[in-house]
Amino acid sequence: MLLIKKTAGLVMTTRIESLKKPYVDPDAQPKIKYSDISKSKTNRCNRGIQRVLLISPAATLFKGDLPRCTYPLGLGYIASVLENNDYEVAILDCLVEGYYNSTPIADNPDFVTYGIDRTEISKRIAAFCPDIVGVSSIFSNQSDAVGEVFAAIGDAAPNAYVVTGGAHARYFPHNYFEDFGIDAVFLSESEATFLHYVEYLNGAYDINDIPSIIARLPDGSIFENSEMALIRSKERNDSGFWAELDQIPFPAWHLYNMEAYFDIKAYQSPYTIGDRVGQIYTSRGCTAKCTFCTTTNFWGGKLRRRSPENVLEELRRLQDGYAINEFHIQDDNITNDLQHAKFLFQHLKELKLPWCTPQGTALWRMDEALLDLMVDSGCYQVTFAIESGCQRVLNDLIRKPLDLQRTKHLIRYASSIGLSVHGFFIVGMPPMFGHSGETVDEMYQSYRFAEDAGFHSASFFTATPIVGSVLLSECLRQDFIAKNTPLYRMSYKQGLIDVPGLWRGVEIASLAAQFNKDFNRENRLRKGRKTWTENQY
Ligand code: B12
Ligand code: SF4
Repeated sequence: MLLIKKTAGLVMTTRIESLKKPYVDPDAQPKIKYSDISKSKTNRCNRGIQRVLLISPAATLFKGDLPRCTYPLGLGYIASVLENNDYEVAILDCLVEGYYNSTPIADNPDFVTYGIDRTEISKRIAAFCPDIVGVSSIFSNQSDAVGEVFAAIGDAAPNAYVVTGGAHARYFPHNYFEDFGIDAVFLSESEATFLHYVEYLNGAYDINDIPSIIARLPDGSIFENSEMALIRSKERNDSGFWAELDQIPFPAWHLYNMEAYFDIKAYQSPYTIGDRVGQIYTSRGCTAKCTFCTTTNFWGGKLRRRSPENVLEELRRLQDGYAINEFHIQDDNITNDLQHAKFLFQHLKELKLPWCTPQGTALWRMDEALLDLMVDSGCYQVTFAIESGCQRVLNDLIRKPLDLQRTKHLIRYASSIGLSVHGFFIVGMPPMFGHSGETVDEMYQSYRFAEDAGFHSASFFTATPIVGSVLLSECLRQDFIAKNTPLYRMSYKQGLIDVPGLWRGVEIASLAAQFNKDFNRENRLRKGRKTWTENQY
């Protein structure tokens, strides 16, 4: 029996000790249901639920981390679908609205929250008067802030429906019902399912037909459908390009405070050269299965693409409507499909805009010709997610299909054709699947690899068992993570994994900090718009 206490405003009780059984097994292949974004069957006259507010909560980060501030794409897509169906929608990003307000967390001064507080959030909610509020739960370390938003909804719109979705919510959805008593949790991609849910509330859709949702029914019982909903109508467009995602409309940029993001200029990449940077997601998913990553599972292990024409059209609208002078590709793995990436980059040439890839790219799917095309199309910086300079660690513990020898050659080639090259590394992988854990010597191999390959800058992250990762399940299985670790305060700088007889997490965290400092000192290329310190990589 679940305790329903609507919007109590408490923090999540979720700690490692209560998570032996995550809702979704990160290693499992989810059952997928492909669908279209169907049209609304209701209209303004016969709707009880018409005003939708979508909220991205404030950000809680490890002290000293720069709060990167980019518009929440997921909410923009959901908003667009709803607006296309004549719903009234607003988006509130609590981070951008209060970017310069920082509040240390009372019981844990290692973490700081950035953004507007509960009182201000309540005011904004009251001003919009929503019938339903959707709150993003993408980042685990936003869980406190999500609680604040729920509390604010309780203050300002106690009769509104309250729902959530995103990468954190997917893995521990029941916490939201137990701790906050909300109405629904969306378990994956939500452009189609959110519309269907609102239609259900308006009496025009059957809840049994909505996949990927856990919802509270009018009688208080909980309805669950864990089947994964993915949008895909046709596979290719008329030009023959992959186009599985083309039916998703462009994000509702007019609902973001675009000028505020441009003013703050805390984009993800330290290299950013433009002052008005657009964000774009051209594909969803990745076909690799790296053990620390949740992406594969979140998008059902499938790669779905947008056609090059569709991507180009979105960027043109950003250029014409918002005068962007740079864009960042946020895909999980933009080069996952080599041929498609080539077509895409050929199209991007037309824009004559600089761009870069702050997220990691798949080097195992790259070749020299692709790198040439990237440069030709305006790419000035690329991030290679190498993870380890030790082939054994890559094969046995990280499970990334990378051949380090070939990788080195491509990194040097990229640098030789003028690209700034940033590397992502992870140190401190514990024993997994019967293989021994990463040794300190192997961590130094990563550092030497970064130097030898000629990276201009690099980020060394401490292995962190984020929710939904195989790494977390392995740490839980082998008791490598303290039982009282709160899942909502995880940073790549803490060192949460302890391996008895091998090393302690805090030692690894301080080694990673040293690597970041040493590697990114002085001579590295930093032409960005913002001043970055060595520990902000
Ligand atoms: C771009 C990005 C960022 C951007 C900001 C994104 C933003 N403002 O939304 C920046 C650079 C700021 C960022 C920072 C961080 N990131 Co990041 N980021 C991403 C990335 C690559 C893409 C996000 C995106 O735009 N996706 C595309 C859209 C379409 O998908 P979506 O946002 O998930 O939204 C869909 C669904 O989730 C759902 N949904 C989302 N919100 C809602 C709300 C409601 C009401 C409903 C119904 C549904 C719903 O519907 C949407 C449409 O289908 C993801 C990886 C990924 N594949 O998503 C990681 C990811 C979200 N980031 C991650 C992490 C760990 C971080 C950092 C902690 C890293 C760090 N050490 O600094 C910080 C935390 C920042 C913070 N605020 O707390 C993890 C989160 C894992 C976790 N459980 O915490 C992810 C999943 C990557 C990973 N490692 O697996 N990130
Ligand atoms: S290649 Fe990148 S996106 Fe794909 S599973 Fe590995 S870390 Fe995740």
